[in-house]
Amino acid sequence: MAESKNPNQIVLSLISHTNVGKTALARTLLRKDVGEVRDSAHVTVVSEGYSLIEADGREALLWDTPGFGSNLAKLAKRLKSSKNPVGWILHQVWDRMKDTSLWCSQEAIRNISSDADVVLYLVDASQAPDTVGYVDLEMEILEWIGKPVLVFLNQTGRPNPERTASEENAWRDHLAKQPIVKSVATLDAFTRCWIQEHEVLERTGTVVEDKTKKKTATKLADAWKNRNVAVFDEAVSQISTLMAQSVCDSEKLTDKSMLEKVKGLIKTLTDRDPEFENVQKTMYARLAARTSTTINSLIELHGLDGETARKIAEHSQEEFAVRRDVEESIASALGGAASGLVVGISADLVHGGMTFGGGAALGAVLGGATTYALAKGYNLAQSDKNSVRWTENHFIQQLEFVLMLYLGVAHFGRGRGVWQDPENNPAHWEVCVHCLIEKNREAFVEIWKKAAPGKDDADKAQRRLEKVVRPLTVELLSKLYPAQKSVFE
Ligand SMILES: Nc1nc2c(ncn2[C@@H]2O[C@H](COP(=O)(O)OP(=O)(O)OP(=O)(O)O)[C@@H](O)[C@H]2O)c(=O)[nH]1
Ligand SMILES: [Mg+2]
Repeated sequence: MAESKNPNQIVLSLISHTNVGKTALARTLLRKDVGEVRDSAHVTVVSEGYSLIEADGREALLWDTPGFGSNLAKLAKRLKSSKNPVGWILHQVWDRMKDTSLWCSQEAIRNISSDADVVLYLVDASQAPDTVGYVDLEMEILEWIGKPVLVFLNQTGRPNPERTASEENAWRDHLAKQPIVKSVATLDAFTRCWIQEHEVLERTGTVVEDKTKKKTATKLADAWKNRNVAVFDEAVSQISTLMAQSVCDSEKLTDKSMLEKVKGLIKTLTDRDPEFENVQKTMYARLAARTSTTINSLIELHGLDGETARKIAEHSQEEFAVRRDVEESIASALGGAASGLVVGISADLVHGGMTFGGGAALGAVLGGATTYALAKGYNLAQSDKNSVRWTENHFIQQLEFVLMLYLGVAHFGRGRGVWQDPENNPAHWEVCVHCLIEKNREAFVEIWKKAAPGKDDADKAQRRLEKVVRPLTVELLSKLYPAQKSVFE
């Protein structure tokens, strides 16, 4: 059957067995809540078309259609030898309430036959291809209609490259016998990354026959990429601003005599230092507020609703007083109650303090060294004679934490609903983010040094940070999605 008439328009129809996730994927791609999403058969009962993207007089339309029902598969079996099975189905009169399955199937078939240039057929990747018998029969119907089919795996769960590759291969093998299927890829309504989305239009450009339509699809794929990359650039800019504020943040200490400082240092062997307790609380409160504001802004920037709950939990104020032997990680600090907000005197300080406290080398703790040693147990570093700032390690860990949250936002599909903070992250994200941070550690330390009080202001630090954070994040997404890295070119 012919492609739609307007050569400047591309018409994509989302098709699948009912309840696989068409409406959820439409919401994710459109960045708005269209239709109804529910875990039940035949939730969508009429086809609806939406403008996916418009650019330079060209437009892509995305149709959300009712799902094929189980009765259709039975019907397809019966119609196999019929001369014009599609015509027969289209001319039947079924009752919408009594024969919902057939009524919905007919509505979807009508949409593909009369409107679609390309069919986006979704499969439920949580089920092995040979366990879902309806797929072969639905493919048979699509074959009768004759429009090119791009298969996308939905319901893949949390990103996992090995599992995704094996699921894609299983579906590719299973569908290899279907000439109408032009490609098999993954685009999960809940967990896709924005970097995968343009493939819908890019692949469409390779399968439509009309030359002008090919160009239309390719140009619209470019427009889609540009729009997503503009969002990416804005996200990088906001992350850099947040980190610049952190690297420039400092707190004044009260003037104390050297004797008081040394006494304070020795006292920390048994007690917490009240002044550093307060300074740290204030710095954490500011860090938590800034981080939440930025994450909320990233959530909105990515077309999502909701807010992060990731901030320093209120009861954590007390926990600062708990003595621990290890320096806390920023992830647990900002992670809230689950991981505990516990900051203690580092083993380092305890050992150093004991040596110094023994009196053997009291001179070594004079001057700035006392403030440094006192501050160290609190992830704070002396910034000038009488003020402290985050240590370079803590600052770098903050960035690691924020990049992990960024990945969460970049993968969260609107079809999943209101934003929820990730409970845990895919292990390969953690490894990738950590490696890239380590690779760029020197550059971050340099930025940290240059942002000491009296040197770079937050604007200057922001510009320096953006120059490192952007290529780092480009490399991060390119490593996670090697096939899509050309988005940044
Ligand atoms: N885990 C997971 N669940 C999904 C995904 N996409 C959709 N769902 C869930 O699957 C159920 C059906 O989603 P819908 O988008 O309503 O499915 P549909 O294909 O439009 O269904 P009909 O319109 O009834 O044919 C809902 O409970 C969704 O929350 C996904 O990518 N991952
Ligand atoms: Mg639906």
